Amino acid sequence: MVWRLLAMVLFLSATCSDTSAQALPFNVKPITEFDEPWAMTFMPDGTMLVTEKKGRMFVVNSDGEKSAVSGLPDVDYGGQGGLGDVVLHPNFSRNNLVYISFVESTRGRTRGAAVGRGQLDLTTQRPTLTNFEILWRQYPKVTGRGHYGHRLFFDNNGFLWITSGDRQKFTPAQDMQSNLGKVLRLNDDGSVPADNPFVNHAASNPLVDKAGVYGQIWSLGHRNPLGIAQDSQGQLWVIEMGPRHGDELNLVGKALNYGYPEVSNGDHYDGRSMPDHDTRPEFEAPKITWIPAISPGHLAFVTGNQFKAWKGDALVAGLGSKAIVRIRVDATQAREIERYPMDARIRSALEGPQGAIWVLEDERGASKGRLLQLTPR
Ligand SMILES: [Ca+2]
Ligand SMILES: [Ca+2]
Repeated sequence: MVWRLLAMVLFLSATCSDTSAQALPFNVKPITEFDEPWAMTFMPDGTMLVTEKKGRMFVVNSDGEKSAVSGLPDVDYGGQGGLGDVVLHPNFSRNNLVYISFVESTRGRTRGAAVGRGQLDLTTQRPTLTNFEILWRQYPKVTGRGHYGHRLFFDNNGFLWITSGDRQKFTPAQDMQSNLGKVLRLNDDGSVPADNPFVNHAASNPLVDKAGVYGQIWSLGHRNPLGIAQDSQGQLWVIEMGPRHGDELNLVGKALNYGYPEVSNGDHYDGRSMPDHDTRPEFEAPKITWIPAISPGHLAFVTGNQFKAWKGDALVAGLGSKAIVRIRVDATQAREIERYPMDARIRSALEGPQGAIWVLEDERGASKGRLLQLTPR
């Protein structure tokens, strides 16, 4: 009886400390709110660009004042798709180039993610994306509205990375005739870098590479990668939604196969099991597997000094887990350090130019997703 009481007290105190805002090591300041926000990025002047899934993008200042950007392409909104990511060209201050990912459809039946770029004109009364051109498309377009992936990232060498989800079709992740379920590496103009791992294969055998996607592929066997970021050593990490549990953090290597859908430490949603990673050592195993799932939506490293104890760590935006998850990388290994309950599905969390952490909540039922600023307590 005493033990049972003691266990209950321990359980209650653990439950309370997990959900208490007092436990958070940062102040949370709501800045403004958006209708299904998906991504944000900072411009050199400290303002940011924020996308909404329904197809709108805004220039937003640190007080939360918004100006809608015109000149965006039409997007196919629904399910997990619509307007997606936004990143700046590494030389944005000279060329004003902004890259976005979004979903396009063929007569509303089959869909795929696309990536395009335009020049952001901030000199007019209303910010406008001009000279917009499409650089890349998912192939093939398929039915359904899930697992687009379509996170964008420019690395330290100026290459454009695109995460491409399996579109809930499983097998394309292992199919070299498709760029679904892959991590892709392109030049800033969308062309294929000469040193991509499968580029010679494509050039030497166009009959095999009928779709022309071999050259784009850096790694394969991914499910729905929604975060990609580079650590202080320049290593590239990708975080992806697993099937029923089994979310993964992967250290991305050239020409490597990450196993989906042959293996996963999670299992199929319909209850069928999927062999675990350790049954097939030829596939790259994740550095972290989350069981239960955290539903990772974004990955970003902390590099500044404002959150000193976090410097060098990665932040994961947790959708289903309604949390921000902090990860520590040690050489080629990684582990979860701490989890911060946020009481809302978190779509994105990244460090701003002044070292504060900026957070986008996902839509919360009838309420909109807020933009939050976190500063150390
Ligand atoms: Ca895997
Ligand atoms: Ca399994």
